[in-house]
Amino acid sequence: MDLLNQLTASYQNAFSAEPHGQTQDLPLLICSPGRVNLIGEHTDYNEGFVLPAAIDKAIYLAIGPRSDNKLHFIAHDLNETFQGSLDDLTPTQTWADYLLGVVAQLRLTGHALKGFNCVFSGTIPIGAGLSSSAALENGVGFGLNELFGLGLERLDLVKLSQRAENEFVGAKVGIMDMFASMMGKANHVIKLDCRSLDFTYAPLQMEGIRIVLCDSRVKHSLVASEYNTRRAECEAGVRFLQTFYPDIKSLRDVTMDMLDQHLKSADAHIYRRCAYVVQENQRLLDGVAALEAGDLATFGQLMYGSHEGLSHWYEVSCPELDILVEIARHHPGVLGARMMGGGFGGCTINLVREETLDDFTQLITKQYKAQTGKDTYLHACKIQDGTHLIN
Ligand code: GAF
Repeated sequence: MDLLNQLTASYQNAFSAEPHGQTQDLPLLICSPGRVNLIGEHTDYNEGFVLPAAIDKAIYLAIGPRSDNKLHFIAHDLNETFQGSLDDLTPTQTWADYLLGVVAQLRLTGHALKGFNCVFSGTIPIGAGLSSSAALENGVGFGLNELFGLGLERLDLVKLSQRAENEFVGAKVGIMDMFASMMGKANHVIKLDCRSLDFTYAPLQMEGIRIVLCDSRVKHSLVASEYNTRRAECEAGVRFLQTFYPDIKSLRDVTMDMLDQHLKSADAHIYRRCAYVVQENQRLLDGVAALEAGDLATFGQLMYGSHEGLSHWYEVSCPELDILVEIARHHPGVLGARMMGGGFGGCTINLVREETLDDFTQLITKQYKAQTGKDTYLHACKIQDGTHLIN
């Protein structure tokens, strides 16, 4: 049985006998994808640019209404259930918070909801940094918007997911992940200005090149605390520079000259953090120009530059990610590689010539095991549309 049939069967098994299940109608089926980011890391919360895309690994949800106020969720892959009520929306510190957070935000913005049932399953590897949580939040928001005719636009749903994550789940993430998952377009990357939220779709002209994710299969516990520390360090840099340039609002307004002149000698540590962000924004702009010119060799070099900055200046990489990038760098079929997402584990993103994919897979699997004692999983992914209805 394929995943969608399993999901529908699981929904019907769980809810058809319930007096309030209302399962005479089939539930809505929703696909909500994970994301990759080609370049532009840790720039979203600094009002900079990012270059993400939605991928063919997704969370699938079956959602249907109830006539009471109850909430009944099933995480099919985990074989776990949550039962609650619209009248008690408090965090549980479990996966249910991704759904409850969206419900809570909808209620806060004045949307009248009824209870609902939801079963979800997925093909996004857990803990790999491919934004399964943003995909789940988007999927629930999108489903409830359809189910109850709330009239929200996609961008409203993106902002809703971010608030759910920031305020209910308690992770102070930027907007990139939910934006990419919701707004993705097949075979295109999104150039997103995280200050204005203006965006353009750039066609991915990568004939014969595959986007390959190498999963380090580690997630160091530093990830949340260090993420918040990096945010605070960037904000400290901005506050310091505002004493010289009162008009600047974020690192988006800062140049390397400003940093070199004022911050470098005053605080070398904060300087390195800020310099990484300023340079990464420039790398993204150069990268977009290279993509437009079909110059993937230059784009690949910018990816290595991004990794260097993330590893040595922003210090959000880890030995396993550095090893994956180093192995890739020495393979003749790889144009570029770098760690992707928040860091401290998860995946690297690699641009690999299709005809060398088998060889690359063998090399990286063998060498990663030899150097770390761990297995890596490779995912060659396709760029697909953002969150959408299936039925
Ligand atoms: C995580 C966050 F969720 C994003 O908002 C972004 O900051 C990313 O790390 C780093 O670019 O995925």
